[in-house]
Amino acid sequence: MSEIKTLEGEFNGASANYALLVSRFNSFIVDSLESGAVDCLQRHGVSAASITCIKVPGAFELPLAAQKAAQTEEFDAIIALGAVIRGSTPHFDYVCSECSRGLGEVSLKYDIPVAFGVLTVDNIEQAIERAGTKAGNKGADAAMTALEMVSLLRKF
Ligand code: INI
Repeated sequence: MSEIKTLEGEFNGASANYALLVSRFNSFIVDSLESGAVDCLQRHGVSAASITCIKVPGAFELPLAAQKAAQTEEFDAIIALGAVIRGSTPHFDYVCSECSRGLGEVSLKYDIPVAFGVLTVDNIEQAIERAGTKAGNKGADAAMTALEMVSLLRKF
């Protein structure tokens, strides 16, 4: 095993800039994801000056904001936060699929890590569980992913 070359990221975020995309829809949930992400970044050495928070109306708008952020070339990673909660119409499916597809596309097109911190849940209880209660904080998890991917990409 010791002869296998392994590339893996670390979690020291000090030398990188992060775009934190935050959707306003379901803000009572997304605010907790944002706090979790900021807390995680700062506890891993990222200064407030290295975090730019960009607000969008809803999860559907996250990909375009991610694309604009990537085009500036100012950021080493993008962290997209939102909460899509299923209703009684197919709207949920359209928002989720465009959001995830668009964010993935930006990541590959611009060669930049885009962490997917968007909850896609059936009800408010599931959202609360993932926004800082019994299932952790998915905003913090997305921030961890961004830290690791920035570090990993620098090793190629
Ligand atoms: N946007 C969300 O971020 N979460 C939702 O749960 C949601 N629902 O259920 O409607 C939602 N809709 C708005 C959408 O993201 C766009 O902002 C809107 O359609 C305008 O383009």
